[in-house]
Amino acid sequence: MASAAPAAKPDDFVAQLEAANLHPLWDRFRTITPVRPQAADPPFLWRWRDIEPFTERAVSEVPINDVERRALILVNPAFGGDTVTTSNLIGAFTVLDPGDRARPHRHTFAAIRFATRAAGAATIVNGRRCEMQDGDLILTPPMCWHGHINESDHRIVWFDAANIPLVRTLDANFFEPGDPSSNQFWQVDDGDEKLWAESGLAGADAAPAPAHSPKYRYPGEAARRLLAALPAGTDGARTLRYTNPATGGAVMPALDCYAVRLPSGKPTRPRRVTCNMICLVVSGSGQSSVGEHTFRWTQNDVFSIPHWNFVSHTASGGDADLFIVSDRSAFERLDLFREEYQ
Ligand code: GTQ
Ligand code: FE2
Repeated sequence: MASAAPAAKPDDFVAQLEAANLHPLWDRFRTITPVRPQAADPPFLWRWRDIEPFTERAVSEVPINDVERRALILVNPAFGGDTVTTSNLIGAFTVLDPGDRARPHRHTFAAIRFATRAAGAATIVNGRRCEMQDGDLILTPPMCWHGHINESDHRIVWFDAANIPLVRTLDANFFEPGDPSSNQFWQVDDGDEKLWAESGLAGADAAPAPAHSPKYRYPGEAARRLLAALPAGTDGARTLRYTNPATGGAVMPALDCYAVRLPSGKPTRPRRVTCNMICLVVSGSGQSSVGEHTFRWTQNDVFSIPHWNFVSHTASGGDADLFIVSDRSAFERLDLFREEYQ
């Protein structure tokens, strides 16, 4: 809030403090210490049927060699034109035609891709080739080199998320382009990804855990198997967290991923958390109420769950699977994670 002190009263103590670059906490605490979080953005839904034509146009109008990434970022207009999906996070869809290569680079923001229609593409992460089958999650942790290639005979689309807005707020972004003509970058096999591909098994002399998961590729097939095996919660939903196999914690310190299987017709228990989420509908249809809003969704739609909004999901006409990317692990590290059930 702007100063309430009228400039016309030079003897006013508050005005004199302000002139001396001092603010009285008693006058400001309501502004600087709100009693609860209030997200700047209402929840928002981006429908795949509205996005898809633009992915097609992007391929024909934007040559891959002219751009860093051919990604369409989902923007909530509540951020006044800023490139933000919800606080701390962006979600996007990237499209690659056969033969397209998205050149190598690295950066301090953390990113993930979730393969929606990406079978036949590969992401190379720090010298490891990660194939992309439907439902695979691929991590590109901070400062890991990565590039993408479509070696299939069809157009490929995947969902990306990254914590670019968080890193901008902290002004901690570094970005390094790689060598676009390096063949060595692309001519690699799965490399050390093999060391982490067997769940529950690890080399006895595996190096101490780095900040992020040493495993970069989480196959969709394994996630679907576990979702089917997990016991349902009291509301019928089954939730898995993608974890760092060396720690059992989140995959990255500031990006945290989940998959949820919703039973048909049974709403999940309304819950709110202090962190932010972007939900991708992997399969099925249904609806979610987020705060005051209700969205009907179907496959490949994306919606935001800004912090401290009660959310409840309901699948209809069969089970539905959601993929959720959040900043929860960052909140946990700052001891700011809280949750409430209604
Ligand atoms: O593919 O490396 O959607 O760096 C945003 C930032 C994709 C990528 C995005 C990125 C990438
Ligand atoms: Fe990147």
